[in-house]
Amino acid sequence: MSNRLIVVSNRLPLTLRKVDGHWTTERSSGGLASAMNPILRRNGGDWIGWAGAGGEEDQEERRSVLQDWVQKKQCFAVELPDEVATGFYEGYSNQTLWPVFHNFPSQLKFDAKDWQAYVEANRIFSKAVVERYKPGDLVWVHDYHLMLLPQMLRDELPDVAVGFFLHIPFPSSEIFPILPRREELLQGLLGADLVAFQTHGHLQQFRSALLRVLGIESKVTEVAVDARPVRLEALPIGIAPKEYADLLSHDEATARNHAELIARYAGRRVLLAVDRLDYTKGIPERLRAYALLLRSSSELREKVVLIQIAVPTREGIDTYQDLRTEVNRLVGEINGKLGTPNWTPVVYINRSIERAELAALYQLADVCWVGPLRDGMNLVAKEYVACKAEGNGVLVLSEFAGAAAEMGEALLINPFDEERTASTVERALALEEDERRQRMKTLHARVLRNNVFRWGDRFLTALQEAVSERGRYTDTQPKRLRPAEVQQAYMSARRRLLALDYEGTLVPFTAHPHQSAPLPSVLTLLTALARESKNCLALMSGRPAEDLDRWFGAIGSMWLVAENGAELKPPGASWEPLRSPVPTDWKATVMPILEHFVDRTPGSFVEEKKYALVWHHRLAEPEFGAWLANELVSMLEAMLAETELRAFRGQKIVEVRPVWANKGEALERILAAYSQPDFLFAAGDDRTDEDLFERLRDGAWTVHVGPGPTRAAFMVRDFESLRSLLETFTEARYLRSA
Ligand code: GDG
Repeated sequence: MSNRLIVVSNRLPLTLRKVDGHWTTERSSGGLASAMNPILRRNGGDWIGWAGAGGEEDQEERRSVLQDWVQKKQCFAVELPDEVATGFYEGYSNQTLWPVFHNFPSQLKFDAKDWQAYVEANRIFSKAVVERYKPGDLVWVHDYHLMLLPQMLRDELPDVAVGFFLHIPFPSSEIFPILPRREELLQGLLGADLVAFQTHGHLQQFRSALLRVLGIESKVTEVAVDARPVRLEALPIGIAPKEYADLLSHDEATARNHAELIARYAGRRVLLAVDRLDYTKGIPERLRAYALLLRSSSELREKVVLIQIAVPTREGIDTYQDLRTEVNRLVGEINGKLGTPNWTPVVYINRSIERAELAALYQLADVCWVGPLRDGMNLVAKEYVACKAEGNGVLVLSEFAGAAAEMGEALLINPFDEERTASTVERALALEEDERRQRMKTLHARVLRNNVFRWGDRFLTALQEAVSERGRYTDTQPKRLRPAEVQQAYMSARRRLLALDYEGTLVPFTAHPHQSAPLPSVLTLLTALARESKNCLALMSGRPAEDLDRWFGAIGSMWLVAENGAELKPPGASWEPLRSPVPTDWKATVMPILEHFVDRTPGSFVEEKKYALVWHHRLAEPEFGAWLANELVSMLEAMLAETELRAFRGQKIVEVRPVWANKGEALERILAAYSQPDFLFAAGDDRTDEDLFERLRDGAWTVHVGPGPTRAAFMVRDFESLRSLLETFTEARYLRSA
């Protein structure tokens, strides 16, 4: 089997452009192309992406250029109908996702038609991948344009190895939920085997979104989706340093450019800024800070120049047009008001320049000023450092660029604070040579080490590991329950025992546990199951005896188990504790601790049961609740260590009860009364049900409601699926014996 790489991204590293009436090929600009080009050149593989808008004319010429890309560059162009392309690219991707992911909710625009186009474009990409895919291929999907693609591929090719890398930040859980269609996006990503981010911060925010939006808990490195692990990683992207080193040492054009620049800027200190003309990059903020600097430090006038490269991007979108106007105005104002006949304070270049020129500028600049308001990583910062082997430069870096997490030796700025930014840039210009070299040399070594190849290797290794671990995981994960198999076993059995949890298993969770009264349909179902002479039915719940009596008292022929096993009621008999005497004097000591947690956690409350105390946090802020639940358990564990009490975590609860009061023990008691069933079925969704699953020997139908991890052998999607299955047990044909 091959391990061929298929890279999928919105744009290919090549762009089609019409020049003088003919389609021509240009290199794409931007961080993704800069990063993936060297990796594919080294490792080989196919690249699938959009070629850019088509238009109606010269289709034949266009097709022949694209054919050339396939043959010479292994680049496969996806064609998107114009309307789909606009809604997908300018619409949902860049006016909905981009602003939200960069913390600019006020820039969000949403149109349901754009979303449809986004879905459609992802589908077209999916088709293109499926067409090229061979078993064993590794599919690497890039960035926010293609967040639905992993799950679409999973649906088409269940065994596909697919990894996703997000180049831009993942927003905080305050911001992410405002995104229209947020659930679908998260579900789309969870189709991957690996989801990777630029920083740990972004990864943590993704985990928060999973919890808040989908209610899915995850570990730092993994999240379980049904019986499949999705690996999570923080993998900061790097650059190919040698490309710059080679330009600086061997390339004639670079040397020529450098010599010209030295002559042109002799006697001046050069500040350099290189960005796409995007509102996230902080260009107006930089210009204003620069004006402040020139006004406050008059000795710098005529001694310093800011070269701002601003590459046009997304010009079809109004916000970008407005930005362009604003930047033009600011540049004009600074040059007009502060410039002299001998000096232009800002050299503004509003187009893409050649790499040889860029490398020469990096080599020349005394300071590189990287000031995004929010950025996934920022490769410019790393490229500049790569060109400073001698240590003769200073990096001024926004703390809101992902790069700041690993470039602590830079002078960090908050670009929103323009005054302090100005003084930091002043400091950068005045930095002592020793300090400057020391900072830059440390940065340089790190940029060389954490290069783009290392990043690519780490991504692909993590992807391969994630795929190979599917097997291990499947062993400890429940299989999806096949109704036909269990129905068959049910039908041929003579003595059946069914143990069912209640909340989360037969009915959904409610805001308050006392509100979980069963609907008539649930009562009808339980009555029918209990009435069947070959069945022994037990309802096992965390609820106290009064609740169960009130709700289910009328079904006489059913075992009731209350308080997770502390009390039982055999059919037709009365309640009895599982063991006696049951101590309850501990409540006075534990209650004040739980009340203290209620005070700390708005929305949480304590429930006092006969044999247990429960702290509920289902209405509390999800992460805070989960975090305090852990804290509470570890505190109680230490306190209760010498007693027969334990603190248990359940579905949004922490419960303190005697260790023996559990569903597994309760089941033993039922089995003593109803011996040797030949069909054993137990279903639950909660950690308290794990005791039940553990007690049941092989051959039992232990069913977890919802995805694992669990000790149950099987799973069903949700309580509704379980109910439909149980309903089939009550159909006449299954009641007949075999
Ligand atoms: C996204 C994320 C993340 C710029 N001007 C010219 C030119 N460039 C090249 C630079 C650099 C690239 O474009 C820009 O990369 P950045 O990382 O700074 O920013 P984005 O384009 O927004 O990239 C970003 C990146 O993906 C990678 O994951 O770091 O956070 O937003 O390589 O050198 N290249 C040439 N002429 C120019 O005028 N030749």
